[in-house]
Amino acid sequence: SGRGPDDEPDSPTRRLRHAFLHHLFYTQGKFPALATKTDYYLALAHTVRDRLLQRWISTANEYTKNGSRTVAYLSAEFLMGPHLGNNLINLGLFDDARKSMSELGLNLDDLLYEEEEPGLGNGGLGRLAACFIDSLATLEIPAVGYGIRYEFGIFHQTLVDGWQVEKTDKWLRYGNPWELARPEWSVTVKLGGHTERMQDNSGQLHVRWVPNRTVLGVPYDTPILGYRNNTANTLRLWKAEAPEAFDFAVFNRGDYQGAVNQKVVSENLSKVLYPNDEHVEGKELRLAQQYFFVSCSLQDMLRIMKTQHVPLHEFHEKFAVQLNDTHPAIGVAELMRLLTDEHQMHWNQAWDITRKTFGYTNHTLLPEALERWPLELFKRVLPRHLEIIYEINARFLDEVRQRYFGDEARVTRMSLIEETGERYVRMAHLACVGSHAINGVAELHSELLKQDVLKDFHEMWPAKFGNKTNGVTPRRWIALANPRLTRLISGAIGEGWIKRLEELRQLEPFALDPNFRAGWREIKRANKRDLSDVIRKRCGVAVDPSSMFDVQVKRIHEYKRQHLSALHIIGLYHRLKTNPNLEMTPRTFIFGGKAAPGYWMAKLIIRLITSIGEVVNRDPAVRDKLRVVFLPNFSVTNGQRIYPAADLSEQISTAGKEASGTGNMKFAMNGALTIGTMDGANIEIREQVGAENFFLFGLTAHEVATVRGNGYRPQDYLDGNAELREVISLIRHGYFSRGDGELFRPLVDSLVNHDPYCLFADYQSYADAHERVGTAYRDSEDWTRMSILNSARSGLFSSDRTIAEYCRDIWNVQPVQVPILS
Ligand code: 26W
Repeated sequence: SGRGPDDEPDSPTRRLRHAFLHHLFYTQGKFPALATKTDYYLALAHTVRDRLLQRWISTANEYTKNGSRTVAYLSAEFLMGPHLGNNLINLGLFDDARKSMSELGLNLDDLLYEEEEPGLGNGGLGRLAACFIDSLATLEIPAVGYGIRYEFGIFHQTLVDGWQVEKTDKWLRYGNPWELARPEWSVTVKLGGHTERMQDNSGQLHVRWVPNRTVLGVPYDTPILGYRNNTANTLRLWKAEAPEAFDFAVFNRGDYQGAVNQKVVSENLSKVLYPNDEHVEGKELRLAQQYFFVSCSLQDMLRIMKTQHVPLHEFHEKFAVQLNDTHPAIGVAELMRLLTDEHQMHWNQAWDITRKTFGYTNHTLLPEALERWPLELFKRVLPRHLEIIYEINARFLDEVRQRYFGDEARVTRMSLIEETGERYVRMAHLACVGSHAINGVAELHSELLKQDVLKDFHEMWPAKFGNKTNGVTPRRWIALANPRLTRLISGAIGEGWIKRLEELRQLEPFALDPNFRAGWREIKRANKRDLSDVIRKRCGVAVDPSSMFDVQVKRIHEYKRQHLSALHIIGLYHRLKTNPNLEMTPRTFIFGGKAAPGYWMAKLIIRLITSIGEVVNRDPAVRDKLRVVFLPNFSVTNGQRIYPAADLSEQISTAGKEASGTGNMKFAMNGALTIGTMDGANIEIREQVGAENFFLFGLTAHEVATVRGNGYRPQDYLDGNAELREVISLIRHGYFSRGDGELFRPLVDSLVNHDPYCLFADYQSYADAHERVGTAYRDSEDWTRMSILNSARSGLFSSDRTIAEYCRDIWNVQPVQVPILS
């Protein structure tokens, strides 16, 4: 064979190949004839891991040596997605890995596909945390992501007879090559019990928390690489275990069953991710989970301070701690407890440090998603923290009374304790009072926070409030997910955009270049062919890659209005049936997303979509114009195949309900046009890409409030809209349920009688916008031009920009360069 450069003894390809075979033998204990795909995946994963360990150690060394100021990002969820491909991209080894695998007769894509993604999050909030730690590493910011190592992540969704059925997510089944356990840094966490008070010799009062149980938190670390730099930060996830001391005590009493049971109870704390999104369930275990990981993380920070000889009163100088929603808000009370009870600091000093330490990000305006814990439950799990919260509250309300003399209504509204009816601890209020910075995740959302949910807090502390519009990482969502587009873009403007996404602007002139447009279109077509293959395999439906791919993927929720799209599809179907010669742009509607297992209406919406698909896809009169598919188990992995193949991005939430959205950004970057409402970050996307390149419809947030305030009557809209009446009547009469008029009754009744998310009010406007979409799509040159402009103008939505703003405005932290490896 000819000796090219890749055959040189120390070419990267060759070294990868050797390391890979080494791991296949010594780590997996296999030779090729017996190896499974999983063995091959694991051998490659270990090969890559070896290459990042050097960076990981250098980074830790550099941070320790400098005693660097560090961001601690506290989040109950990190929806990371598969690591292997991403690490290859960041290390600059992707092409070498592909080559070395193919030399062994293996296909890199097949191996990448073997990785079970760590689905340790529900949706937007968890995926945002993952994009943020990616950007922190790329921007070389010292940072740790702290969370929970759930044994079972978000459930696996299957469809049975068109219904969602949940399966447990056994992501650790074959082991996890990306993590290292650090048992030497385990910490103990107390739970339950009661408190006692006593005075020491000097008359000083001490509080002792006597728990009724303790659990051990064991940290598991995953390296998070920056893009083409030497930084490898850490994602530190806590696993709950039974403390050994406890085992001994029970064994000595001869209670074997009791000891085993205690082990089971302890490990329950990190057993499973709660699959609820935007809806709180007041479960004791959930509060214990939150406290568990927050206490572990704060204790870990204190340990780090100690090893670096940082005095306790400099806590806020060493760490900037960000609360990803209120799930970790108990941290405010826990840091107070650690500083005062366990380190004898005076209250005022501890409180000053605590407030300077925390920042709080709110991710939702939905009232049912705001966390409040029944007082009795809270006291059972965290008796000492309840006392601390009472003390914080007493001092805080004194301040409110002083500022707003005589305004007791305001005091009641702002209290950390809700006392009208059943009593609750309000976690958002605790987060606000205990933080120096509060932010929303898109401009509109941050405004609504100030005017509505947190109005009183904004009036009291306007300077604490700010906006940090969300972003997503272009490494995973373009470079990894869309290699074809990446090559085309880099060929035109170089590779700088992967780190500085604003450089995509340089693509604007190419929107007018017919050659570039043809290349752009061909890539979209190829991505659509790939997705069509997936759809054929998973759904058994053949879709046409030349039809418009109209995509809505996100959690299923009434406020996100997947059913608005469903109603409109039925409207189109009805038009085609009554007028078979109707000119219509052929469309493939693709849905994906999980419903919370206990959210009955969301599950019924899935059933409605699959039912429409069953009827439409097999009706010869329309099947050339309309296809409807529901892709099961929407996940990061599946998202990576879906966003690059979309022509149209559906972002159709009721205005004022979607805090930001981040899928909207992934679509736009990959060249999809958006049909959307004036909600969340849609507004900023439209502003960036230009109103003429965005399909806007629907009421504004202000109009929604007005319409509802004036006594919204959905029936009026039904009376005024013949097509909508036909749509509702088809569903009612069982057209999509084999004559069963009962199946969708709850959904239809809810719409006709209440329609809490104003689908009927927006129906006509949505249908009109779709008409404009259909017309625009038929002019494929112009559509391509708009598609290119959407990508070219999406630079603002890189999470690098978002993180740079957090660093500057909230965390006050600087980059630390890790020197070239020795
Ligand atoms: C306790 C139940 C629960 C669980 C998760 C309540 C609320 C949540 C999250 C805050 C829900 C969530 O993921 N919100 C989404 O956050 C994204 C990132 O900021 C935004 O882009 C989405 O608009 C918002 O819905």
